Amino acid sequence: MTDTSSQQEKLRQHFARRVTTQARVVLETWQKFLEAGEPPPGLREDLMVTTEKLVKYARRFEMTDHEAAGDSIRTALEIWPEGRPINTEIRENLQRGMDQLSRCTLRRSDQQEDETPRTWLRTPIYLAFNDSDYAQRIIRQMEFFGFRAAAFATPDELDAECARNKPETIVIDVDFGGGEATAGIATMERIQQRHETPIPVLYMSREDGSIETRLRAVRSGGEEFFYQALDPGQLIEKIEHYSYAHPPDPYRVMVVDDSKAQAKYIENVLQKAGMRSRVLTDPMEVIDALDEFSPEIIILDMYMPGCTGTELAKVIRQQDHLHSVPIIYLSAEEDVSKQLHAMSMGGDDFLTKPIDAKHLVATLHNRGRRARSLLALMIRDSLTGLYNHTHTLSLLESEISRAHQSGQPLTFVMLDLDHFKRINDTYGHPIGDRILKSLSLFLKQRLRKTDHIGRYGGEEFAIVLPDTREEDALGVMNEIREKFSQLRQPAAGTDFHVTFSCGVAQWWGESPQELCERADTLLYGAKSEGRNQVVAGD
Ligand code: GH3
Ligand code: MG
Repeated sequence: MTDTSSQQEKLRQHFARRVTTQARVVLETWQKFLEAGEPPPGLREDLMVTTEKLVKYARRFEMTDHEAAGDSIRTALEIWPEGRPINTEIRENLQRGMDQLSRCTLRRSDQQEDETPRTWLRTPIYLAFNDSDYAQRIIRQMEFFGFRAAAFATPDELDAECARNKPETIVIDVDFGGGEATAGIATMERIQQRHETPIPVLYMSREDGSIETRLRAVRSGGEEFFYQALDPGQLIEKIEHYSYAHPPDPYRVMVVDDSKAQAKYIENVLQKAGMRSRVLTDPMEVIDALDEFSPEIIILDMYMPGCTGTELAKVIRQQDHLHSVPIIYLSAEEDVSKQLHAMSMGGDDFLTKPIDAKHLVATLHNRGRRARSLLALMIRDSLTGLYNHTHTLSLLESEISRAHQSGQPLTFVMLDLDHFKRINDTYGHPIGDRILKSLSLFLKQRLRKTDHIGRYGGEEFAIVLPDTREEDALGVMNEIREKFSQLRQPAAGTDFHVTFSCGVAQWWGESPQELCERADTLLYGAKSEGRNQVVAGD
């Protein structure tokens, strides 16, 4: 490098640092709000000032990713009226901008050799193990799965980092930090005091703890207590379980009440509880709204002009796919026999007016949770948690009709593990099952939230990629294939590797069945070409 070019490079790095520092200021302001749960006074203005600065620097120093992310945040802020509280929509828009921004800062500093979709969108997972080699091994495995993890050597370091950035999950040795046998629990007790909603903790113990120890662990946020050595795969599966559940998507609640004041009141309650709502004051609009909003819970007023709540419930229940959506009636009706009658007409609960906000929110949470777990039983495969065959096909059908309307591309992928029979034969069926789970986790982590992943059959998976062209899908699937093939699968004291093959087909206007067949043919092309590859159409 000549003198001047090295000078220029230094100067560029200096400026780049200014942009990344400013990006961090924006992200920290947002992070503080998320941790506090309540917007601090002047949040909108703070974000506006810091983001303006970010965009200005990024533009000047030609860092286009940062500029684009800053622009998205600024746009989200502009539609947030001054002096008004933040609402779910604004919050979601801002979160998207923040995700975009954190993606560009982290990618740069972590020097990932290539893009890892969704990897850095998430808050980190902290590991606190006495054995730092083991921690590093877990981190490397976790990175394959798209998790971002950091290890800490002392309780103080862990504590300090938790104060700066609340993690999604902590995995900690019960005796972390040495000294007392329960030093790790004591550390967690201290850390949890700072947070209103506790951080989920997975405890690792070398011995089966006493009931006192286990109780203390539970009280300090302990979700799991492992006293046998876990292999990285099992541990990651547990981490995924707790991390995926936090935070869950907000419940979608539809409210039908002809009284504008009452409807507004409920809408406010739902919004404060972080739920998404659709309020209708005209029951005649219900059918269209059901299709468009697809609620998970429905609240119906009992007496409305034009029809009653029970009649409306019957109409809703006549649609197969709405059969299990909980319906809650609202009424000033105190007559128990009338309430019972209403319940027999397809309702699940009855709330009397005036409604207590806390009671309403608690009812919705209970109903929503139950509805989601019932739905999961119907549409998901129990081993992997992915969509089952039937539901995957019905998602493919609806995405095809969406693509037809929007003119956006749609790609379908069939995937099959290579020589899986041999793996079962060599290592046993339980190891085979674990590989199926590990692949599904891998796919979930690396694909977008809008993609649909299904277990199509035994060791065959199907993936629906909306708004995706064939060549892009080919790129993504190839990257996943390569990363998955590098993953070490531990079994009986050794490690081995597993590969898969894929057929990738873009929808060209044919029927869902024809599209599946085409993808399947391509998949078998990949098999006969030697496996461990992704084959696209023409
Ligand atoms: P190819 O590369 O051609 O796909 O070879 P393969 O061995 O993967 O294909 P084959 O169709 O011959 O065998 C599939 C194996 O998958 C046979 C079956 O025992 C196994 N399998 C199917 N479902 C499950 C499951 O749920 N758990 C486990 N462990 N194995 C399964
Ligand atoms: Mg196979």
